[in-house]
Amino acid sequence: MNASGVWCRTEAELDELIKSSASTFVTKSSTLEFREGNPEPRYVDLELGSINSMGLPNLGIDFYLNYSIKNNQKENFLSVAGLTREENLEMLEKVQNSEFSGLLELNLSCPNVIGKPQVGYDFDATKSLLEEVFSVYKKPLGVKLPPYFDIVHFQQIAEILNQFPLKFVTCVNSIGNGLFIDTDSEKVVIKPKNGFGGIGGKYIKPTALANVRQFYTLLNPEIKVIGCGGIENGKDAFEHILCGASMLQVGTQLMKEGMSAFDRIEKELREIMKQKGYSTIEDFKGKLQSL
Ligand code: RRO
Repeated sequence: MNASGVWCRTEAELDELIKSSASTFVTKSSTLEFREGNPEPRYVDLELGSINSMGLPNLGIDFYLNYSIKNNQKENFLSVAGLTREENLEMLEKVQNSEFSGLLELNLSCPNVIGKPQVGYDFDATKSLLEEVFSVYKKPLGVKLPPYFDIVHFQQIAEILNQFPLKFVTCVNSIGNGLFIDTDSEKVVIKPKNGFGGIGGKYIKPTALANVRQFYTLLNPEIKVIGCGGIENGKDAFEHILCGASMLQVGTQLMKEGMSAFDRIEKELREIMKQKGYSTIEDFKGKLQSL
């Protein structure tokens, strides 16, 4: 499927995802009300990936919720990213009381809203938010995590996540607050936040794989891992699955290539599987070997 944020903000974009060969899709992270987002330029393709500081532009929860209910040919993921605990709970109550029958991806990791730190880096806040979330929300729910970089942090956050009936975690959101510079002009390339933004694409694949692997190893097996980060071709997809991913999301490459990325990546993955003699995903999922 797409990664949340990529080609999933407007009705026309979502219609394209529905028609594509992706098995499902996820909507742009939503807030209670429409948001314009940060000033442009706010997304730039880079040689090895992308940088963005979109600032959560979206049409508001009602739009994405109604779209998901109306277009249920594909049971989709609805992404929610309230800027406060109250906003998240209000949106979840709305979804709980609706006919929505897909999965909710609660975004704990938007790096680009000025003055709002990524919830997933505050372990106490994550735990208390999840306690409240599961007291109001009874449908299938998972969380979109920021990338972690320290073994102790993986253990600490996994211990918290294991206390909740999560259906999945999505690893990872962009690596927050990177800085890309145009050497010729001696300028940054995006306008918001003096050029600081979330990094995606090739730059982040090793970090994404590390996160998929750690959470696959540390989480209860009922909590599935969705891999996201640097998937450009069949080999990248294979590596994510080898680390333990059960589903895959494509972000930067989908922006660069459009819908044909899904078919191409799947075809390349099937080719690798054939060469290796694997007939199903289960033949190699999670089976990464150590030396
Ligand atoms: O809209 C954004 O700036 C954004 C979000 Br909500 C997110 O979760 N990840 C990202 O890279 N950008």
